Amino acid sequence: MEELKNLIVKNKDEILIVTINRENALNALNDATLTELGQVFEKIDDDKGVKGVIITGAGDKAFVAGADIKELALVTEVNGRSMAEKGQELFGKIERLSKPVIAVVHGFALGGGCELAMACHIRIASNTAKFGQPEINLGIIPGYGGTQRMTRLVGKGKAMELLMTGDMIAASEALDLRLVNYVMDSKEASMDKAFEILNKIKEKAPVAIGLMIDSINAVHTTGENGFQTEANSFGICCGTEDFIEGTRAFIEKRKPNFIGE
Ligand code: CO8
Repeated sequence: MEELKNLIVKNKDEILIVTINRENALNALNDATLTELGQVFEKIDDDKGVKGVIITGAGDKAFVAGADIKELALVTEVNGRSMAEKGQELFGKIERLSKPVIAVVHGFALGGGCELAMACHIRIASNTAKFGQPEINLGIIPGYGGTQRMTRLVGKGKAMELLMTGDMIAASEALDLRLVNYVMDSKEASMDKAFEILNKIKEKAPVAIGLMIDSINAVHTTGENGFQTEANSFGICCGTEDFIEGTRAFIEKRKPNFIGE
């Protein structure tokens, strides 16, 4: 594996802790970070020294504030769909891992960050966590599976509201909506809770755990083409004037002026 520049990966008692480490950009997922995550996750299924995984973000302010908007601003209709598919493939790999994956979330989990948390098997939030899919404010839709996984987790009506308004919700509301399994008092307490759950699962039969994950995921297999629809639509959004305006406005720290083209 190449040297990791955007992740810190540590094995503690057979639990792999993967920390996204771009604190200055609120741990936003740039292309290099996605590639590194892909390299790490590719090896976990066959690694007998890993019984479970925790994904978290560095610093106090964010889990992950989304795709890196400075890179995203350069995406066009030509590569928008394939960029979305790259993330979808990685997040699908995480969701299909044969070992339990827990997202430990504090601060902002927005856009691609919320999508990453939703691809994990279990989510534990600290009370500072804020979830949302603000892509609509940039003139696009989610591209890493958010339209599919948010709908599965919170139901269609609430997903429609959250994704069309782009509103952020606090950890307590995320718990009410079953977007997260637990809300804890601090990041440390969330980490402890994740270890408590993973240490319990660690004692179970590994083959059965892998098949359990497969079987629970199978509930949704008929909806797989929803991901294709999302990637296609994401690509179309990337060809609009409003997408250029939305990302430019974020970078210039002003409100976007959308024109519907
Ligand atoms: N990308 C790049 N940089 C970011 C991002 C991001 N998503 N979020 C924050 N940053 C940077 C800021 O630009 C700032 O950098 P600098 O100090 O150099 O100006 C630094 O992090 C700190 O951020 P703020 O100063 O904005 O901190 P605030 O506390 O004022 O605000 C917020 C925090 C509310 C989280 C704010 O930063 C924000 O709104 N961030 C963007 C959130 C967002 O829109 N996320 C969705 C992105 S789109 C997406 O995820 C699509 C996924 C699918 C992609 C498919 C294919 C490419």
